[in-house]
Amino acid sequence: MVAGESGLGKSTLVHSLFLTDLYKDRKLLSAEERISQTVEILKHTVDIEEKGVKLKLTIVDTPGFGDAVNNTECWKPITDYVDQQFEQYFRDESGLNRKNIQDNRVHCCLYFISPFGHGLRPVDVGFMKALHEKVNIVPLIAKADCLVPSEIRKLKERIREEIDKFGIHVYQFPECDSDEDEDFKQQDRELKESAPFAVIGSNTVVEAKGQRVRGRLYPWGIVEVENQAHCDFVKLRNMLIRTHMHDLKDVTCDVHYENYRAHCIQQMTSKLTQDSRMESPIPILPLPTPDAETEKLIRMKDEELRRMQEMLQRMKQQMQDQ
Ligand SMILES: Nc1nc2c(ncn2[C@@H]2O[C@H](COP(=O)(O)OP(=O)(O)OP(=O)(O)O)[C@@H](O)[C@H]2O)c(=O)[nH]1
Ligand SMILES: [Mg+2]
Repeated sequence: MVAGESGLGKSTLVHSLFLTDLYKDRKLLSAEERISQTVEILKHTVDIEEKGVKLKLTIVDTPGFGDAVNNTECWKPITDYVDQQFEQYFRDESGLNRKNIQDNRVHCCLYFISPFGHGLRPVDVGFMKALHEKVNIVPLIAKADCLVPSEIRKLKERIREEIDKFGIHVYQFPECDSDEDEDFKQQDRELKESAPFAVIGSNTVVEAKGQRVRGRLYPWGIVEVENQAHCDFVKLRNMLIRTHMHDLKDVTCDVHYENYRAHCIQQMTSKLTQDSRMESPIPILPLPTPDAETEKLIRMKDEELRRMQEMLQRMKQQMQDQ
């Protein structure tokens, strides 16, 4: 998922990242590919191939915020979206067809920070705090071509300090295994030192030193999206689809989703306790005789209910023990 203030280049970056033109169905205004303002949450599925491995990736492009005078809770549609995906997964997991669940949970949120400020704005702090317990946040410095290298270094340092100061939990890259080779360890160190990644996006292909590359053309030269000396785009792409995809999924599953699930179960337990305290008489109605198929379904549902109740009891016991 990409999120952040309006106009920071979110749609352009996802387009550049996955090289497919997500917007090819739209009517473009001119020969040059143009991306218009995103006004609603848009979900795209792309098939990518990395070293022979086929991946189906879902990209969620969100409308930028921060234009309004009052930006309180402007991240609400995004937090709601993340919660809805958890809710759907929770429902599917407790249902009958548990084997074929489609996992639409958000495994990573690329959060765009303006290159024009002197660090985080209140809206950035608000957004990240509203989401940091729900999703892996990877902060990015947008439109890095607007800054010179020393400004980028300073802004990165400032953002790192502020993330600490405000108690924001961004995605933590896992420790590198000690038995990895030296090259890998060096790459891992560089990756960690580069955070928050400074990125540049572009929809246009330009000619640089006789080669056609994705870049931005300026009167004084060309900035190349995939040139590591110009920005951290390649590091971000490798991190997302090569080195850290599994960890992002694991953390989502083991930490963020578990938090959500524990919260749901706690709510269900307290509701059950409340209901059992209410001693209202249950009216007995004559029931129609179910057919064999319905009876089978009822038995399966009963079994499911019994399992859930057992699980609730166990969780309740664990909570009491704690
Ligand atoms: N200089 C510079 N301009 C960029 C970059 N990425 C995108 N832009 C330009 O910024 C403008 C806005 O880009 P979008 O990708 O639509 O931005 P967005 O964040 O999706 O905007 P919303 O949908 O309104 O939230 C476009 O004119 C892009 O060409 C970048 O890395 N550097
Ligand atoms: Mg957009």
